[in-house]
Amino acid sequence: MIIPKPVRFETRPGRLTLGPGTVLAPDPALAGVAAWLRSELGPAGGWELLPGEPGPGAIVLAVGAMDPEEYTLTVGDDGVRIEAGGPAGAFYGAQTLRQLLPAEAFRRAADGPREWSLPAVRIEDRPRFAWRGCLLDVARHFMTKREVMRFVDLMAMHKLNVLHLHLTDDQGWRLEIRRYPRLTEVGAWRRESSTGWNGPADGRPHGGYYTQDDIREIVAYAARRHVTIVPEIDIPGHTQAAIAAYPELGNLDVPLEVRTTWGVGPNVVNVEDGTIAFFKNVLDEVMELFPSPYVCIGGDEARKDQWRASPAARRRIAELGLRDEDDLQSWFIRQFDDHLTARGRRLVGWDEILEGGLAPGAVVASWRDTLGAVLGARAGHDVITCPNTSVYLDYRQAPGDDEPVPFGTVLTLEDVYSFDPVPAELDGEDAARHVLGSQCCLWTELIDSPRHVDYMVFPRMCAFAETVWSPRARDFAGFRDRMRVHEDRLAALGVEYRREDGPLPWQ
Ligand code: TNX
Repeated sequence: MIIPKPVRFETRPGRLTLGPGTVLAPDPALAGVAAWLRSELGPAGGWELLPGEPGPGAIVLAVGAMDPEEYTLTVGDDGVRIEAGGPAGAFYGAQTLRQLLPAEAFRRAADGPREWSLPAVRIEDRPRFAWRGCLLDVARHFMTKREVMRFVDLMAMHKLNVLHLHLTDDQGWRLEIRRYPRLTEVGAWRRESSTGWNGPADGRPHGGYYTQDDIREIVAYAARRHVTIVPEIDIPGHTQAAIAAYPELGNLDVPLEVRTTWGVGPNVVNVEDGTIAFFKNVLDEVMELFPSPYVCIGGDEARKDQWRASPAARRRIAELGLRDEDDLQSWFIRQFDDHLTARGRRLVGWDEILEGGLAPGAVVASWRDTLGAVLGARAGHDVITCPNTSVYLDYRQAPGDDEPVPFGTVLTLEDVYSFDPVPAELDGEDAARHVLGSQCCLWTELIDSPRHVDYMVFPRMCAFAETVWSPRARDFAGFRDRMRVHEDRLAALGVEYRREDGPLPWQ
């Protein structure tokens, strides 16, 4: 009853009891995993896992000759043994162990010591893909650092390992940049927000941002859970908040405010030297804060009208001998690709970055269906698939009018479950090896509270986790049976997932 489903799962005769007195004996290289397991199981059980040597009834964490993310988990009446290629694998083994326990093992406290009986099993497991991600848009609606860390916990529980943090957009800039304080002084706040996609304004100010210390904390918290945070600074479009803070970045003479409406906006940054230098400086601070090998610079939905009307942009096109504004965007993106590559990082961008040519090391995140992934992989780029048709968690979950966020086309649990990270067009092609994996995406224009986040993300993220972790064979009926058990775990954690029979009255 494990989600995501392990590669091999075999029950054996016998049971084991964990409770007060259970010893945890980790290999020194796995001390971090042991600390995490202690901090999760101890409070839920009402006891402490004791330090000690491997022996009868103990939980042993050992390092073995296998891939870093791979593990085996054996439970017998003599104890638990998790053997892994490295800390990440041991962490996933520990996550699986937690799912072998009753759902109350997911609570934060117990009113007295509990004993948990678990079945004897042997599990062999490893992920199908290296990039098992989720995008969280904290720009449209801010999420506090505590909410982000809770989100990381929920991702890690499902063996996801990349949190793509969408930190900047027209409607808000959420990251403190020391060199440019107005990005958050001005750019982190908006006057009001549209209700619905095109609805009337709500008249309520909204905002918030992470200080650099907050980010260090979030990054370290995620790292302990084997989650890499990939930051996104979206340019040249989706930049109205930055332009509101520093008007010299824009193309217009009129001042702009932080945007209060949704949809693709007209404003993009200009292509002047000062603007390129500005964003290189921003990326330098970003690289200081985020150790991720990948940095996302967006590149999506940049309207070119302002460049078409701008003498400076036209001059740039002539000077560089470019054909048009698409080529100009490509040149613009390359400036940052060079900057990141020279510092040992890899640029990630949405599939629009393919238009007009792209530096070889850049990674394409394919969101407009999977065409970008197919073209990108065939051109030799690593790609991530995240088609809006399959994994956009902001899309409604059922056709009914009672869905609390009636946005997008219907994307049911089964739709997400049926998604395959490798586009069918690449099946059997060598280029398929360029698919690093996938990420589901939670855009938050219409999702303004943690309760709504839970509702949109769960249980669809559970289905998504199987598509990136588990072997390709799909069995929705089996997943649904496992999901019934898993729902109790989510409930014990206080996750307000969507029930199969529809939204609750408050939602
Ligand atoms: C498209 S996906 C966007 C986002 C929106 C989303 C709404 C992408 C690269 N751009 O800016 O939030 O659709 O579903």
